[in-house]
Amino acid sequence: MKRHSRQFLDIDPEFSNFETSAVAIVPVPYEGGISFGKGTVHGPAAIIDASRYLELYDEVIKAEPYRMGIVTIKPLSGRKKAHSIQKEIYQSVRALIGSGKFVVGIGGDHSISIGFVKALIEKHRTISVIQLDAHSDLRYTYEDNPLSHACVMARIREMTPGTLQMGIRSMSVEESTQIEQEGLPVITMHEYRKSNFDLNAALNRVHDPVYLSVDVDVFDWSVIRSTGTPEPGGLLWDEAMVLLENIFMQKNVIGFDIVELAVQPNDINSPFAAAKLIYKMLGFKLASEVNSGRILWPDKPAGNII
Ligand SMILES: [Mn+2]
Repeated sequence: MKRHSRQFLDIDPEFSNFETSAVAIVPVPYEGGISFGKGTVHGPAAIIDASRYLELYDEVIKAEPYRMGIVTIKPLSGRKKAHSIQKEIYQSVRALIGSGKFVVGIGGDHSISIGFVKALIEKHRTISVIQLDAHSDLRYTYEDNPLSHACVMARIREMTPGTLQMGIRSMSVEESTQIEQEGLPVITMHEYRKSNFDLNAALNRVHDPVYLSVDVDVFDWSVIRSTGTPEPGGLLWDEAMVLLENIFMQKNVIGFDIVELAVQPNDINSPFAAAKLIYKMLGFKLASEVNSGRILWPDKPAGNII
């Protein structure tokens, strides 16, 4: 598979070689599934640009996660019709997981998650999907488009019943009725902020392995404001770090995506936050692998690294 001419973090070829990298980043500059603000087509390029300014050392886990090898592959085509982009995503992800890569998707609009989940289910037979998002995305179809970003969880739930949705603060009455009648694990932001909210109990509602899909509109605008369908009242940065650390430490995460960053002029903060988010999540993944003894880490300090 071809490497991108611009690599995430601008890492030296030694650590972004296709054969030896543990992680493959898949840029998908596609926005055929959007409904409101445009700009997600430029998300991957903006995130990769911003990533060059990140520190490679993670002061929390006390390691340099890039050393596990992170290759960024050539962006998938952004101009194709919905069904062809889904096929292209599915085929690329299938090839990458076939060669043992941990896959990270960069959107693009939220519909790109469908192809990732399809390929991972084919390999693992059964997986769960944790979605961090302001929207429940459970509509069967939206504006006559079943592959709209507003339907991504409906499409995913046709592939797996194991879903957990968190950060939700926008839904239709039909979606609310469905959640209640089917008893779906949907944690609204209102419930999340209650003092008696039990995160462990919520995470116990889904089984391993887990695919994690992060719509950046789950964040508060002080963290990320450039997104197609913004909603006030999202996660703060430190809050998200605690949540993600818990997810990665308690679950076997087998891949993730970051979607819906809509590039806007005069906002350099949002792409930088999205790039840092990806690198922090890779750090948590590395830490969970080291802690569970699945991999050895040459620079690992004594004891667990988180
Ligand atoms: Mn959303």
